[in-house]
Amino acid sequence: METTLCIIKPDAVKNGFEDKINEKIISSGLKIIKSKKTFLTEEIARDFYKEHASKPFFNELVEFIISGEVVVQVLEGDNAIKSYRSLMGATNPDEAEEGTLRKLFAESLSKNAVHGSDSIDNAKIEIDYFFQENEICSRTR
Ligand code: IDP
Ligand code: MG
Repeated sequence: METTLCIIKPDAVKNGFEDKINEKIISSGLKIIKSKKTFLTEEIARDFYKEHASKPFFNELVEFIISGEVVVQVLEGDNAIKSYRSLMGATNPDEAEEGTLRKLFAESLSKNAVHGSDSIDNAKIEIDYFFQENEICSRTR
């Protein structure tokens, strides 16, 4: 059994898609084992997305992810990482397949509704950000 980190991003929370996204996650066979609504601080966001620090869209990405509430969740299932990434669809919603979360709920490439971990190592690191005793981000609504 594998776990992965899911974030419902500020655009999707503002647009009221939280429940619809979670229905799709559950009907895909994944289990939502932890969930909380929180805000990312700028410091957390810059660290969370540090692999993109040199990209031209980095500041936009950080500004966006801290612009509103997010729902942070741990999903569990067989091949949860790959399975949830395929449910999310392509990063750019214009390229996402029909029925995927980004096709259904994303506004644009930068406001693309959901985040999902991309490897076992990153899933562990990302889950620790939000759901451990020494978690870095513990602010809740
Ligand atoms: P992923 O979320 O599908 O794993 P990554 O390449 O890890 O995609 O990029 C992280 C996030 O950065 C994306 O989800 C998206 O919100 C944003 N992003 C990626 N590429 C661009 C871009 O070219 N312009 C603006 N934002 C981007
Ligand atoms: Mg990524």
